Amino acid sequence: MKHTLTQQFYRVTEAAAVAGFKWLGRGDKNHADGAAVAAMRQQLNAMPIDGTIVIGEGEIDDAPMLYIGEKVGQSSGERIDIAVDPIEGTRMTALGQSNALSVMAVAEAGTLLHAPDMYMEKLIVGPAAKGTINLHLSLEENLKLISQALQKSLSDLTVSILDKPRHTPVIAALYKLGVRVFTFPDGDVSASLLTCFPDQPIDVMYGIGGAPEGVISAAAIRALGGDMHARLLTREQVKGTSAEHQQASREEVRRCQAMGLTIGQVLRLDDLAKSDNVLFSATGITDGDLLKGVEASESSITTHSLVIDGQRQTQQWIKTVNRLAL
Ligand code: VTB
Ligand code: MG
Ligand code: MG
Repeated sequence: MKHTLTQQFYRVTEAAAVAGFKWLGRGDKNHADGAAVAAMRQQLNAMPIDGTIVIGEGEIDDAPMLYIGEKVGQSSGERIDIAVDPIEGTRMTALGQSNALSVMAVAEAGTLLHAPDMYMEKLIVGPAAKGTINLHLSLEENLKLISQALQKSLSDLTVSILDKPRHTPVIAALYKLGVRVFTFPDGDVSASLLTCFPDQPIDVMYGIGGAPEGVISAAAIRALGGDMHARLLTREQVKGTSAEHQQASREEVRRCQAMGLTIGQVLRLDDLAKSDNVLFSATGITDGDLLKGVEASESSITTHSLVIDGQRQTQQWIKTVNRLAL
């Protein structure tokens, strides 16, 4: 991707974060999401790209979306795949909680996993444990292999996991194994990336979250030299067999078949993000472990973004102060 182009992408998550921030603490996640989606779409459509949304957010919680397959940009420029989550943490935004982000990943056409918006089991580690993970093995076996690679005892290993009822038995098993467990209410993109920053205490991210969040994380993990394995799961497998979940699962199975995907099959980093030519952009909405949130004063709006470029092997931490016309 052209450098001039990559330098424009953070503007997209910046605009979405500011739009979502306007709904901070209003208890209304759909309006927050809608505002961020509209801002993201507007920014993308102004760019000299021929972009396709390969995976987006929306259907899991019926949120407004940049839909899967949607074409964005001026269709004149480079052909690219885009994975988006205009607000990664609509609940956190609506409730004024920490760690809400606007996130996006971009790559050459045909290199990001094209999948429905459904659930995904994820196992992620940083560069020092690359090559050790294997979702065909049990979590316990994986953690032992990871601790060996990191030359740590299991009691010194820190695993982060979404604090959801579906993970209650896993969390109990992790305590029993003796690893340290960090739970977080929402936002597994941020938790996934933290495994790749040496100054952060998290060694492993495990758990079931969203597939769009998984693909976006995979792009960043690839660029940062970490590793990831994943599996697509149906709503029924994750949330139980109510009539509504069964219905949703049938639709997921149908859509996976149409996209040539097998539910439950182990996907490796290469299957999720095929090329090193990937770009990840995130802007904080609320203060979090990765980035500070939007700061608004009477005369300015300040944003904090992280752009990770896999091809150039760079991380840019960008603070933008937008002065408001008074
Ligand atoms: C997952 C996770 C996200 O929402 O999508 C989760 O990947 C939804 O899980 O980071 P539930 O449907 O069980 O609530 C997030 O935490 C935030 O979008
Ligand atoms: Mg979202
Ligand atoms: Mg999300």
